[in-house]
Amino acid sequence: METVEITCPDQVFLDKLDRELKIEPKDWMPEPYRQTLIRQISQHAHSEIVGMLPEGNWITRAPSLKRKAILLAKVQDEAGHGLYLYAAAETLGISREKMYQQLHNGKAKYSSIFNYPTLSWADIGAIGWLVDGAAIMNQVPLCRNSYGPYARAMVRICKEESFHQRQGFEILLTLSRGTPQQRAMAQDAVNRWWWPSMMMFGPPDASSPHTQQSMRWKIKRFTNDELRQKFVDICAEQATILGFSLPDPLLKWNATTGHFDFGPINWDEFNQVINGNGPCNKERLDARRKAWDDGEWVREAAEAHAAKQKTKAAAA
Ligand code: FAQ
Repeated sequence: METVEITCPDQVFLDKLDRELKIEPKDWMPEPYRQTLIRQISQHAHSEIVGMLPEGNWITRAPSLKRKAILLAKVQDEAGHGLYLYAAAETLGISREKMYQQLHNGKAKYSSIFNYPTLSWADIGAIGWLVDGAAIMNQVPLCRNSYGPYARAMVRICKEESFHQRQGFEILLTLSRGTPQQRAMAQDAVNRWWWPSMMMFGPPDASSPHTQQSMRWKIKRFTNDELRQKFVDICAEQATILGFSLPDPLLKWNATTGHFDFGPINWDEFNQVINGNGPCNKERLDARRKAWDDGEWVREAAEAHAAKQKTKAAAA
């Protein structure tokens, strides 16, 4: 009698992970893998669109037409990133409406960094240099994550993010060569954005509930602390080129480890911010909810148009 070899779906899944093959939407996947991806990708998408708010605040006040056009393009890019990411999450079986609902009712998180205010033009430079810099550090490895639609979306996002980072660096470089007041304004922005940028990488590995499993599933390729250290090492060097100091008296090159040592991070502040009590949490969520309500007529019009097209097509 002919023997048929039966391979369990989870064995196929693990085998694909081992061989660095991508998991695609129609492939079998363990339910917790699907849920982890939905959580991470949707929170990432929310971060992109909430991240438009602090910068959008400066489009009309950017110091020249050129700066306005650049900032406008950057903020539009963030909307595009949100779109690719929501689309990637939808392939896992969750609807766009459900994801928005989770953002609006506070069930889904978005990056802690976007709960801080943008107080001066130099903040746009600091966001580009530090926030986009941290985002790239975290997101380049995501181009190699095991879920195909997420990995592919990340390739384009990272290309655009590296432009954003340079844009911020260039704003700060210009200010660093400006008047004493401009230099002071830029240093103040760097001081305020440094520690929140360090928090973007998430809790320390020892208190990160998801890292170990996500590393096994090859969703994450580095731990939170590994990426944070890479970020510190790069920024410490770049700050010297810019001529700004980083607000950490314990930041110091360590020849033994080959890395910069840095001071303690205020995890109480991080926990407050991710639990809804940061300086701008309420303002950000109110703005997103208002955008949803204001957009109702657009959704209705799009649906009416689609229904009309369908009727026309059926009649043809
Ligand atoms: N903020 O166990 P872990 C950008 C939550 S996009 C808020 O370490 P995980 C572009 C975490 O969700 C920035 N919550 O979790 C831009 C979890 O809570 P949950 C966003 C945070 O997922 C630039 C809990 O803490 N980037 O900047 C944060 O393995 C300029 C336990 O944490 C991404 O989303 C945080 N910082 O690792 C746009 C990248 N950290 O869900 C506009 C993709 C942690 O159990 C302007 N995401 N939490 O309730 C990731 O790489 C990961 O999800 C981490 C967290 C690394 C963020």
